[in-house]
Amino acid sequence: MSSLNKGIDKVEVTLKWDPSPMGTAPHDLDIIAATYTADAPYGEPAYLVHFDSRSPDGTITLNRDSQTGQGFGADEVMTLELERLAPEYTRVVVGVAIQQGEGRKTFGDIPNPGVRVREGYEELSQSDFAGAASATAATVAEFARGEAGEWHHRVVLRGYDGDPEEFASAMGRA
Ligand SMILES: [Ca+2]
Repeated sequence: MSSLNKGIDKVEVTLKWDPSPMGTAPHDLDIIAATYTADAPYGEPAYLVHFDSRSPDGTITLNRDSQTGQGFGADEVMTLELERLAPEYTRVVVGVAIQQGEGRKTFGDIPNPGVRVREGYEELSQSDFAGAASATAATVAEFARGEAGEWHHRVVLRGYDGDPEEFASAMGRA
């Protein structure tokens, strides 16, 4: 393969936020990845990866999970080994959802949220969710195969209103 054609190999998505004030219900944000096949690239996900669901072939891994945002550095980390995905998977969308408890919680309610997408040391994108402040979930990155099967990255920030489950089934639609 020519080096000019080389697509994205492996990316890391990191998510951070600050904990809720003492005595209030914790904020729980989740990184969610959804994979799609060539027959339905904008349909229902082929499978999802998040705190409660693993990728069947181990190519997408949630390395760190947090339910509170407490601690230093990244609170949640997901690794996507795109080059290892089977050829039938042609699109991967990554999103962040806020667990909804009593009432509706949006990114505007979460202190200092931030997401970053990196390939090695190269930053592909980052966001503080300012463009999705009134949303309860948002897609943050999209990866799709090119003509030669190589992976390309597209920066997105698309807000969604609904609980994490609804978001997960709808995140591929646009
Ligand atoms: Ca979480």
